[in-house]
Amino acid sequence: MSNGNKKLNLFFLNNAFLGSFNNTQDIPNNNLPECCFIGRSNVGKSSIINAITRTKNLAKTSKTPGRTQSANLFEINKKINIVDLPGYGYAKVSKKINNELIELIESYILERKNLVNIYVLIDCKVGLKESDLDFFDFLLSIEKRFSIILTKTDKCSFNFIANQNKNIKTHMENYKKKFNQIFLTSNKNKEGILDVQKDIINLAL
Ligand SMILES: Nc1nc2c(ncn2[C@@H]2O[C@H](COP(=O)(O)OP(=O)(O)O)[C@@H](O)[C@H]2O)c(=O)[nH]1
Ligand SMILES: [Mg+2]
Repeated sequence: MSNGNKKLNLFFLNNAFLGSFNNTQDIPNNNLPECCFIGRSNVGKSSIINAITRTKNLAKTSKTPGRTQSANLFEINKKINIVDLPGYGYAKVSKKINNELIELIESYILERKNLVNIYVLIDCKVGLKESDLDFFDFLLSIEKRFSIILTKTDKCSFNFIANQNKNIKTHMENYKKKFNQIFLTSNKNKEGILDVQKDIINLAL
């Protein structure tokens, strides 16, 4: 397991949880550049925030999908914010809750002025689903930049990861205008976390 870059780890270790919000207008604005983590339920959003910040329980993780139903705001080193958004595309929550979550996600992305990058997480084993493509379409329609983080690569073989990466890149031809890059990561063995840390820190420069 790689311990990453000491300087970067120290930067991210200086973090604070600023709160949990159900409505976009309630999220406080400290005027720092902000990035958010979004994706299907259980894809590893909260886990990667803990891996990036090297802080075990900063974001609450769960084995049960559909748990995070609010936007959680974290401040890093008084320089950057990270937001953990609820998962989309989880069939088992009620229609009412699902609509509320979609409303929160969409209003957050549309209205949050300091939002500078969106990380869309995709489970490497599962690959792209309809709900992911719908979300990319939404981002393209409102001209928001995003990157993809392929998660849980520890569960896949080298060849499977390479094929999945290639397949997603092909799909991304349709989103060229707003798509940045793909990160291959595992929270379990810390693969690729350093690259994501570097990308986030660049947002603050
Ligand atoms: N094998 C493996 N499991 C992971 C990884 N990241 C997260 N998980 C597991 O996936 C489940 C969901 O993680 P969580 O971060 O709560 O997902 P979220 O719903 O997207 O926030 C938990 O049981 C985690 O332990 C990873 O990199 N590798
Ligand atoms: Mg979560």
